[in-house]
Amino acid sequence: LRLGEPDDAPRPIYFFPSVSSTNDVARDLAERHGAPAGTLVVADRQTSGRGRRGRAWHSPPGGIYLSLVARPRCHPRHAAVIALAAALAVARAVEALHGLQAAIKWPNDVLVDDRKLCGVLTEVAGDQEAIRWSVIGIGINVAARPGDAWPAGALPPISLSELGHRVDRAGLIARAVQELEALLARLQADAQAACMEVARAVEQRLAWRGRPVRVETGSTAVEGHLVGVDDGGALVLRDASGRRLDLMAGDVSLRAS
Ligand code: BTX
Repeated sequence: LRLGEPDDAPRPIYFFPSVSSTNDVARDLAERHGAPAGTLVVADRQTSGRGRRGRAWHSPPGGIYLSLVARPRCHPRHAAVIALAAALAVARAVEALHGLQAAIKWPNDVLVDDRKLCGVLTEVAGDQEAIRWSVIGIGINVAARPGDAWPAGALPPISLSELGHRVDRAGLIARAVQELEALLARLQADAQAACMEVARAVEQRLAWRGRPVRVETGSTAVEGHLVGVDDGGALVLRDASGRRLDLMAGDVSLRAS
């Protein structure tokens, strides 16, 4: 796997034909072995790929499963924007290399034709003052359709092969990582400006914008029309009474109208 230009600074890359979860490996490298920012863990398949809230990520052979170690020197309140930046980076990479129209389902998925092509799982360690490390996990469906038995109500998956694309996995990983690291560098240089840029770019691609959605926030659910994303990365809804709601976490689904 070659990433970037030949004269770019070298980075540690760990490749596994099969691994439990690239995020688990990257967390361990970041936490216990002081892995530097830019360390990449890549696998051909995962046996215990993870999504958010304990959900599983189907990780058949031939896919893209990667975790990037980041050590962004920015305030922890910007952690939410890192996940959005990762989804944006993948969206830009598949747009540029495959000419696809990608939508971002807030806060962490990339969709094509309302089907899930990619999921992002970011994990952060630190305290209230600073982020110690962040592991940014990205799964992109490349080869087979991941799994047959899909839970009712879940968004169906889609892979790049199903869409008829031949995929240079190293090239796609390199492009996505390059886009992501450029956004992380911006975040470090001028957090406020970078958050605004990410929010606007995500909003342009926001799945179901202007449509009625339901957002499950764990204990409760709220419904409203999806307005956009604010500069802190929160999802903005307008409810039936016209009230604006800014949501920092949750699972969005489209509500039948
Ligand atoms: P999520 O919690 O938003 O999505 C998980 C849900 O998505 C599952 O409950 C299922 O309905 C659906 N799903 C599972 N697998 C797939 C798939 N391959 N394609 C489409 N839909 C699927 C999303 O979490 C975050 C996923 C991050 C995955 C990366 S892979 C590299 C890294 N290592 C790791 O263990 N996780 C990350």
